[in-house]
Amino acid sequence: MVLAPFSGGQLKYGVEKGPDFLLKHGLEKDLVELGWDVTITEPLKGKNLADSNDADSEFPTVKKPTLVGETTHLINQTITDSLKDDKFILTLGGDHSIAMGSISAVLEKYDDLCLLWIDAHADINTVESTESGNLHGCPVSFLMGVNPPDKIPKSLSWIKGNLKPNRIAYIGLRDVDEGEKKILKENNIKAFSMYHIDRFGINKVIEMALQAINPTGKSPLMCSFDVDAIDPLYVPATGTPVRGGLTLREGLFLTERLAETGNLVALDVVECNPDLAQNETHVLDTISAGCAIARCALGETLL
Ligand code: EXY
Ligand code: MN
Ligand code: MN
Ligand code: MN
Repeated sequence: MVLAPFSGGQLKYGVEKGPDFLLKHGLEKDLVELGWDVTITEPLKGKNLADSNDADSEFPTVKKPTLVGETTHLINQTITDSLKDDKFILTLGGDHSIAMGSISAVLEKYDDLCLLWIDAHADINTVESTESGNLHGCPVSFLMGVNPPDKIPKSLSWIKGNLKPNRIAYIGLRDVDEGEKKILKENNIKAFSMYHIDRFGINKVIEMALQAINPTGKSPLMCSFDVDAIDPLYVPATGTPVRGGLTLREGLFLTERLAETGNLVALDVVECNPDLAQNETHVLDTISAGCAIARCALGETLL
Protein backbone atom coordinates (compact mmCIF):
# COMPACT_ATOMS: atom_id res chain seq x y z
CA MET A 1 0.00 0.00 0.00
CA VAL A 2 1.57 3.28 -1.18
CA LEU A 3 0.42 6.45 0.57
CA ALA A 4 0.35 9.51 -1.70
CA PRO A 5 -1.03 12.37 0.41
CA PHE A 6 -0.72 14.98 -2.35
CA SER A 7 -2.89 17.93 -3.41
CA GLY A 8 -0.53 19.78 -5.75
CA GLY A 9 -2.26 18.66 -8.95
CA GLN A 10 -5.24 20.90 -8.18
CA LEU A 11 -6.20 23.79 -5.90
CA LYS A 12 -8.48 22.31 -3.23
CA TYR A 13 -6.62 21.44 -0.03
CA GLY A 14 -7.85 18.41 1.87
CA VAL A 15 -7.33 15.73 -0.76
CA GLU A 16 -3.89 15.13 0.77
CA LYS A 17 -5.77 13.77 3.80
CA GLY A 18 -7.24 10.94 1.73
CA PRO A 19 -4.75 8.20 2.67
CA ASP A 20 -4.98 8.99 6.38
CA PHE A 21 -8.79 8.90 6.36
CA LEU A 22 -8.86 5.66 4.36
CA LEU A 23 -6.44 4.04 6.83
CA LYS A 24 -8.36 5.40 9.83
CA HIS A 25 -11.48 3.78 8.35
CA GLY A 26 -9.72 0.43 8.75
CA LEU A 27 -8.54 -0.32 5.22
CA GLU A 28 -5.27 -1.99 6.27
CA LYS A 29 -7.00 -4.30 8.76
CA ASP A 30 -9.69 -5.15 6.19
CA LEU A 31 -7.08 -6.16 3.60
CA VAL A 32 -5.14 -8.23 6.15
CA GLU A 33 -8.38 -10.02 7.00
CA LEU A 34 -8.79 -10.73 3.28
CA GLY A 35 -5.46 -12.54 3.51
CA TRP A 36 -3.20 -9.85 2.04
CA ASP A 37 0.28 -9.30 3.50
CA VAL A 38 0.11 -5.49 3.69
CA THR A 39 3.20 -3.30 3.82
CA ILE A 40 2.80 0.47 3.85
CA THR A 41 5.27 2.71 2.01
CA GLU A 42 5.27 6.50 2.17
CA PRO A 43 7.34 7.97 -0.70
CA LEU A 44 6.58 11.56 0.31
CA LYS A 45 7.25 11.25 4.07
CA GLY A 46 9.92 13.64 5.30
CA LYS A 47 10.64 14.93 1.81
CA ASN A 48 10.94 18.67 1.39
CA LEU A 49 9.21 19.05 -1.92
CA ALA A 50 9.54 21.99 -4.28
CA ASP A 51 7.92 25.24 -3.29
CA SER A 52 4.32 24.87 -4.42
CA ASN A 53 4.33 28.39 -5.83
CA ASP A 54 6.84 27.57 -8.48
CA ALA A 55 5.61 29.31 -11.56
CA ASP A 56 7.49 27.48 -14.27
CA SER A 57 8.04 30.51 -16.46
CA GLU A 58 8.57 28.26 -19.47
CA PHE A 59 5.07 26.75 -19.09
CA PRO A 60 2.76 29.28 -17.45
CA THR A 61 -0.29 27.28 -18.61
CA VAL A 62 0.24 24.60 -15.96
CA LYS A 63 0.34 25.02 -12.17
CA LYS A 64 3.08 23.72 -9.88
CA PRO A 65 4.86 21.56 -12.49
CA THR A 66 8.02 21.30 -10.39
CA LEU A 67 6.15 20.21 -7.26
CA VAL A 68 4.05 17.71 -9.22
CA GLY A 69 7.07 16.43 -11.16
CA GLU A 70 9.21 15.86 -8.07
CA THR A 71 6.33 14.25 -6.15
CA THR A 72 5.30 11.85 -8.91
CA HIS A 73 8.95 10.89 -9.50
CA LEU A 74 9.28 9.93 -5.83
CA ILE A 75 6.11 7.82 -6.11
CA ASN A 76 7.48 6.18 -9.27
CA GLN A 77 10.78 5.30 -7.54
CA THR A 78 9.10 3.81 -4.46
CA ILE A 79 6.71 1.69 -6.52
CA THR A 80 9.51 0.55 -8.82
CA ASP A 81 11.24 -0.80 -5.71
CA SER A 82 8.07 -2.53 -4.42
CA LEU A 83 7.53 -4.15 -7.82
CA LYS A 84 10.88 -5.95 -7.51
CA ASP A 85 9.06 -8.34 -5.12
CA ASP A 86 6.07 -8.63 -7.51
CA LYS A 87 3.80 -6.98 -4.96
CA PHE A 88 0.26 -5.83 -5.78
CA ILE A 89 0.43 -2.02 -5.82
CA LEU A 90 -2.44 -0.19 -4.09
CA THR A 91 -1.80 3.57 -4.27
CA LEU A 92 -3.97 5.87 -2.17
CA GLY A 93 -4.31 9.54 -3.20
CA GLY A 94 -4.24 12.36 -3.14
CA ASP A 95 -5.31 13.97 -6.38
CA HIS A 96 -5.17 12.14 -9.71
CA SER A 97 -1.82 13.62 -10.73
CA ILE A 98 -0.21 10.92 -8.53
CA ALA A 99 -1.14 8.41 -11.26
CA MET A 100 1.82 9.73 -13.28
CA GLY A 101 3.99 8.17 -10.58
CA SER A 102 2.08 4.95 -10.00
CA ILE A 103 1.22 4.04 -13.60
CA SER A 104 4.65 4.94 -15.01
CA ALA A 105 6.24 2.55 -12.49
CA VAL A 106 3.83 -0.33 -13.20
CA LEU A 107 4.29 0.25 -16.96
CA GLU A 108 8.07 -0.12 -16.54
CA LYS A 109 7.51 -3.51 -14.89
CA TYR A 110 4.83 -4.81 -17.30
CA ASP A 111 5.33 -3.50 -20.83
CA ASP A 112 2.08 -5.20 -21.93
CA LEU A 113 0.11 -3.49 -19.15
CA CYS A 114 -3.48 -2.52 -19.93
CA LEU A 115 -5.17 0.29 -18.04
CA LEU A 116 -8.75 1.08 -17.07
CA TRP A 117 -9.30 4.74 -16.16
CA ILE A 118 -12.48 5.03 -14.09
CA ASP A 119 -13.42 8.70 -13.89
CA ALA A 120 -16.00 11.36 -14.69
CA HIS A 121 -13.10 13.08 -16.47
CA ALA A 122 -10.60 11.99 -19.12
CA ASP A 123 -7.59 13.62 -17.39
CA ILE A 124 -5.86 13.75 -20.80
CA ASN A 125 -5.37 17.48 -21.24
CA THR A 126 -1.99 18.54 -22.57
CA VAL A 127 0.08 21.54 -21.48
CA GLU A 128 -1.46 23.34 -24.47
CA SER A 129 -5.09 22.14 -24.14
CA THR A 130 -5.61 22.52 -20.39
CA GLU A 131 -8.00 25.32 -19.46
CA SER A 132 -7.52 25.09 -15.69
CA GLY A 133 -3.77 24.42 -15.61
CA ASN A 134 -4.41 21.81 -12.93
CA LEU A 135 -2.14 18.84 -13.59
CA HIS A 136 -4.64 16.34 -12.11
CA GLY A 137 -6.53 16.96 -15.38
CA CYS A 138 -3.44 15.99 -17.47
CA PRO A 139 -1.82 12.70 -16.26
CA VAL A 140 -2.87 10.56 -19.24
CA SER A 141 -1.34 12.98 -21.77
CA PHE A 142 2.06 12.57 -20.05
CA LEU A 143 1.70 8.80 -19.63
CA MET A 144 0.89 8.47 -23.36
CA GLY A 145 3.53 10.95 -24.51
CA VAL A 146 1.10 13.18 -26.44
CA ASN A 147 2.67 16.44 -25.29
CA PRO A 148 5.08 17.79 -27.94
CA PRO A 149 8.65 17.34 -26.58
CA ASP A 150 9.21 21.09 -26.46
CA LYS A 151 6.04 21.47 -24.36
CA ILE A 152 7.05 19.18 -21.50
CA PRO A 153 8.13 20.87 -18.25
CA LYS A 154 11.61 19.64 -17.29
CA SER A 155 10.29 18.32 -13.95
CA LEU A 156 7.93 15.97 -15.82
CA SER A 157 10.36 14.95 -18.56
CA TRP A 158 11.32 11.77 -16.64
CA ILE A 159 7.95 10.21 -17.63
CA LYS A 160 8.61 7.82 -20.55
CA GLY A 161 5.22 8.40 -22.20
CA ASN A 162 5.01 4.80 -23.44
CA LEU A 163 1.37 4.01 -22.59
CA LYS A 164 -0.16 2.85 -25.88
CA PRO A 165 -3.58 4.30 -26.91
CA ASN A 166 -4.98 0.79 -27.50
CA ARG A 167 -4.00 -0.23 -23.95
CA ILE A 168 -6.22 2.29 -22.13
CA ALA A 169 -10.01 2.49 -21.84
CA TYR A 170 -12.22 4.87 -19.91
CA ILE A 171 -15.42 4.10 -18.00
CA GLY A 172 -17.68 6.70 -16.36
CA LEU A 173 -16.92 9.81 -18.46
CA ARG A 174 -19.36 12.72 -18.31
CA ASP A 175 -17.26 15.88 -18.20
CA VAL A 176 -14.69 15.87 -21.02
CA ASP A 177 -13.12 19.10 -22.36
CA GLU A 178 -13.25 19.82 -26.09
CA GLY A 179 -9.47 19.56 -26.33
CA GLU A 180 -9.63 16.15 -24.65
CA LYS A 181 -12.33 14.90 -27.02
CA LYS A 182 -10.00 15.75 -29.92
CA ILE A 183 -7.13 13.80 -28.35
CA LEU A 184 -9.38 10.81 -27.62
CA LYS A 185 -10.58 10.77 -31.24
CA GLU A 186 -7.12 11.29 -32.79
CA ASN A 187 -5.77 8.38 -30.76
CA ASN A 188 -8.84 6.20 -31.19
CA ILE A 189 -9.02 5.62 -27.44
CA LYS A 190 -11.87 3.45 -26.15
CA ALA A 191 -14.03 5.75 -24.02
CA PHE A 192 -17.25 4.57 -22.38
CA SER A 193 -19.31 7.44 -20.97
CA MET A 194 -22.36 7.28 -18.75
CA TYR A 195 -24.40 7.12 -21.99
CA HIS A 196 -22.86 3.72 -22.77
CA ILE A 197 -23.52 2.50 -19.24
CA ASP A 198 -27.19 3.49 -19.51
CA ARG A 199 -27.46 1.98 -22.98
CA PHE A 200 -25.58 -1.32 -22.51
CA GLY A 201 -25.40 -1.75 -18.73
CA ILE A 202 -22.26 -1.77 -16.57
CA ASN A 203 -21.41 -5.45 -17.11
CA LYS A 204 -21.42 -5.21 -20.92
CA VAL A 205 -19.40 -1.97 -20.80
CA ILE A 206 -16.75 -3.60 -18.60
CA GLU A 207 -16.56 -6.56 -20.99
CA MET A 208 -16.29 -4.28 -24.03
CA ALA A 209 -13.58 -2.21 -22.34
CA LEU A 210 -11.55 -5.27 -21.32
CA GLN A 211 -11.98 -6.83 -24.78
CA ALA A 212 -10.64 -3.61 -26.33
CA ILE A 213 -7.52 -3.29 -24.16
CA ASN A 214 -6.85 -6.92 -23.29
CA PRO A 215 -8.16 -9.04 -26.19
CA THR A 216 -6.19 -12.15 -25.21
CA GLY A 217 -7.28 -11.73 -21.58
CA LYS A 218 -3.72 -12.51 -20.57
CA SER A 219 -2.12 -9.06 -20.05
CA PRO A 220 -1.59 -7.57 -16.61
CA LEU A 221 -4.29 -5.03 -15.73
CA MET A 222 -4.18 -1.79 -13.76
CA CYS A 223 -7.13 0.33 -12.66
CA SER A 224 -6.85 4.03 -11.82
CA PHE A 225 -10.08 4.72 -9.93
CA ASP A 226 -11.07 8.36 -9.39
CA VAL A 227 -13.87 8.27 -6.82
CA ASP A 228 -15.64 11.09 -8.72
CA ALA A 229 -16.63 8.42 -11.26
CA ILE A 230 -19.27 7.50 -8.68
CA ASP A 231 -22.23 9.85 -8.39
CA PRO A 232 -21.86 12.62 -5.77
CA LEU A 233 -25.00 11.22 -4.11
CA TYR A 234 -22.78 8.37 -2.89
CA VAL A 235 -19.36 10.09 -2.94
CA PRO A 236 -19.91 13.78 -2.15
CA ALA A 237 -16.51 14.78 -0.70
CA THR A 238 -14.42 15.08 -3.86
CA GLY A 239 -12.91 18.02 -5.71
CA THR A 240 -14.66 17.92 -9.09
CA PRO A 241 -18.05 16.25 -8.53
CA VAL A 242 -20.29 15.72 -11.59
CA ARG A 243 -23.89 14.52 -11.25
CA GLY A 244 -25.23 11.59 -13.22
CA GLY A 245 -22.46 9.18 -12.28
CA LEU A 246 -22.09 5.52 -11.42
CA THR A 247 -24.14 4.15 -8.59
CA LEU A 248 -22.04 2.89 -5.71
CA ARG A 249 -22.86 -0.68 -6.68
CA GLU A 250 -21.85 -0.11 -10.32
CA GLY A 251 -18.53 1.25 -9.08
CA LEU A 252 -17.97 -1.71 -6.78
CA PHE A 253 -19.20 -4.26 -9.34
CA LEU A 254 -16.62 -2.84 -11.73
CA THR A 255 -13.78 -3.58 -9.32
CA GLU A 256 -15.26 -6.99 -8.46
CA ARG A 257 -15.19 -7.90 -12.17
CA LEU A 258 -11.55 -6.75 -12.34
CA ALA A 259 -10.67 -8.91 -9.33
CA GLU A 260 -12.38 -11.84 -11.06
CA THR A 261 -10.08 -11.55 -14.11
CA GLY A 262 -7.13 -12.59 -11.93
CA ASN A 263 -5.00 -10.14 -13.97
CA LEU A 264 -5.23 -7.09 -11.73
CA VAL A 265 -1.74 -6.03 -10.59
CA ALA A 266 -2.32 -2.47 -9.38
CA LEU A 267 -5.03 -0.04 -8.32
CA ASP A 268 -5.09 3.70 -7.58
CA VAL A 269 -7.88 5.13 -5.42
CA VAL A 270 -7.80 8.93 -5.70
CA GLU A 271 -9.63 12.22 -5.14
CA CYS A 272 -11.23 11.58 -1.73
CA ASN A 273 -11.26 15.03 -0.09
CA PRO A 274 -12.70 14.97 3.44
CA ASP A 275 -12.39 18.76 3.76
CA LEU A 276 -15.07 19.19 1.07
CA ALA A 277 -17.66 17.28 3.06
CA GLN A 278 -20.60 19.35 4.31
CA ASN A 279 -21.11 17.02 7.26
CA GLU A 280 -19.75 13.89 8.89
CA THR A 281 -22.04 11.67 6.82
CA HIS A 282 -20.41 13.00 3.64
CA VAL A 283 -16.99 12.08 5.01
CA LEU A 284 -18.17 8.59 5.96
CA ASP A 285 -19.92 8.01 2.62
CA THR A 286 -16.86 9.07 0.63
CA ILE A 287 -14.21 7.32 2.70
CA SER A 288 -16.21 4.09 3.05
CA ALA A 289 -16.70 4.07 -0.73
CA GLY A 290 -12.95 4.51 -1.24
CA CYS A 291 -12.24 1.60 1.10
CA ALA A 292 -14.91 -0.56 -0.54
CA ILE A 293 -13.40 0.07 -3.99
CA ALA A 294 -10.07 -1.26 -2.72
CA ARG A 295 -11.61 -4.23 -0.89
CA CYS A 296 -13.69 -5.29 -3.91
CA ALA A 297 -10.69 -4.97 -6.22
CA LEU A 298 -8.75 -7.18 -3.81
CA GLY A 299 -11.33 -9.92 -3.76
CA GLU A 300 -13.62 -9.22 -0.82
CA THR A 301 -16.79 -10.37 -2.61
CA LEU A 302 -15.30 -13.24 -4.64
CA LEU A 303 -16.87 -15.85 -2.36
N1 EXY B 1 -10.87 18.66 -17.43
C1 EXY B 1 -10.84 19.59 -16.29
C2 EXY B 1 -9.43 20.16 -16.14
O1 EXY B 1 -8.56 19.76 -16.90
O2 EXY B 1 -9.22 20.97 -15.24
C3 EXY B 1 -11.28 18.92 -15.02
C4 EXY B 1 -10.27 17.87 -14.56
C5 EXY B 1 -10.74 17.15 -13.32
C6 EXY B 1 -9.66 16.12 -12.94
C7 EXY B 1 -10.16 15.20 -11.93
C8 EXY B 1 -9.19 14.25 -11.43
O3 EXY B 1 -10.37 13.93 -12.36
MN1 MN C 1 -9.34 11.92 -12.34
MN1 MN D 1 -12.35 13.02 -12.04
MN1 MN E 1 -15.72 20.54 -17.97
